[in-house]
Amino acid sequence: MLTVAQPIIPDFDRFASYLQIAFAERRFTNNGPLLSLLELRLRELVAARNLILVSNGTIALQLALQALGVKGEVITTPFTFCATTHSIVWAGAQPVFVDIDPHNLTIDPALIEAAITPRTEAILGVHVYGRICDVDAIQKIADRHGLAVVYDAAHSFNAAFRGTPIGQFGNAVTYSFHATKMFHTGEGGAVETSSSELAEKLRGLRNFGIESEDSITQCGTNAKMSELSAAMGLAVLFKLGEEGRARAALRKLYNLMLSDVTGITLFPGPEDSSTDIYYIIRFDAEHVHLRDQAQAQLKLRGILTRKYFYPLTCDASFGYGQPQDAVIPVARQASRDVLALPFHSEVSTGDVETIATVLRGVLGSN
Ligand code: T4K
Repeated sequence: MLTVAQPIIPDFDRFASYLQIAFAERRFTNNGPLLSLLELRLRELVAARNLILVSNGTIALQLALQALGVKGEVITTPFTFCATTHSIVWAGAQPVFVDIDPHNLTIDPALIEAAITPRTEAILGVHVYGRICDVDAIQKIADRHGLAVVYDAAHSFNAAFRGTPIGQFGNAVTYSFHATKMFHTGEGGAVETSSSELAEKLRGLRNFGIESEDSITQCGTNAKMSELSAAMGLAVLFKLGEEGRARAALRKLYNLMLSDVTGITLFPGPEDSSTDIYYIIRFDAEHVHLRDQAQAQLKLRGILTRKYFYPLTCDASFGYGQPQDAVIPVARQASRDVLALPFHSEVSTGDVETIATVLRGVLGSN
């Protein structure tokens, strides 16, 4: 089976050499030396002032909102992985959905102001598939209304926007280091912030809110990354460059081989990222009904794809106070037309040829 994602497999001896440190130190968690080393390496990599490693990208979002004291309404979009919306609720706040920009599929800043109420406390944008939100427009709105800004950059670790590392936009930026992400720690995540004060709060929150042996100052949780995950991250770092080059070549190959398949549009990749994780195609409006057929046909040939992101998070069956379709037409359309194709260094030219052939067959093109 050709999977949609595949983790970087680090050199085993290198991974083991990091594990040996954990064994020698008899230290497997609670902010040990491997975690400190990985935090340092990642801070250097993305030029972060503060980067706090946590156990996954979902808890990173929850902690960011909690550290900012966000309890009211959070303006966000439903075109994302469900973890984004769930985190708002777990932090004790309420999601308010607005639509996305049709070209970038990120939150449409032109719609944010109309959604602001006296209860609004934050804007939560998602840098979907490594496409960066309109950070300047969002910041202007936030400044005008005194709102916090959090970016879910689960798909965008190590990305820059017009030359500036994305961690420098907003009050806090969160990352996922799940195995399906290019830089990964098996399970893991991080929060980046330029504010030292916020960073201190976050460090406390990830460790139950314990400040010292004698004092507990926040209602924190257990969000610590283990030394075993940190060892994985340290070993994976050595392979990032190689995987990045393979994916850049694969993106070019897909673009070339799918360029003449009629009935689909190729969604652009990140403008500037060294952790590119998704190759997305969109079925044109009159061919949307063929998406599931294409997915099934590819599966018959052992090629697994994903409808990232369908359903919309606001369609969760327990109900988020679903917005009217009229409020989110672009997100609704995107959730019906996107398909993520296998995107990692194990995808061969033959695989891309097969994918192109299947898509042509289903779409009845050329
Ligand atoms: N915000 C956004 C915008 C996100 O996309 C995510 C997560 C988060 C927040 C939350 O971050 P985390 O709390 O997860 O750190 C996956 C991932 O579990 C999830 O991390 C990711 N986004 C989401 C978009 O996709 P699934 O259910 O599609 O994953 P799964 O297990 O089906 O894996 C996909 C493919 O990857 C499979 O075909 C097999 C392959 N795979 C997977 C794993 C785990 C491997 O080859 N090896 C592996 O170890 O959710």
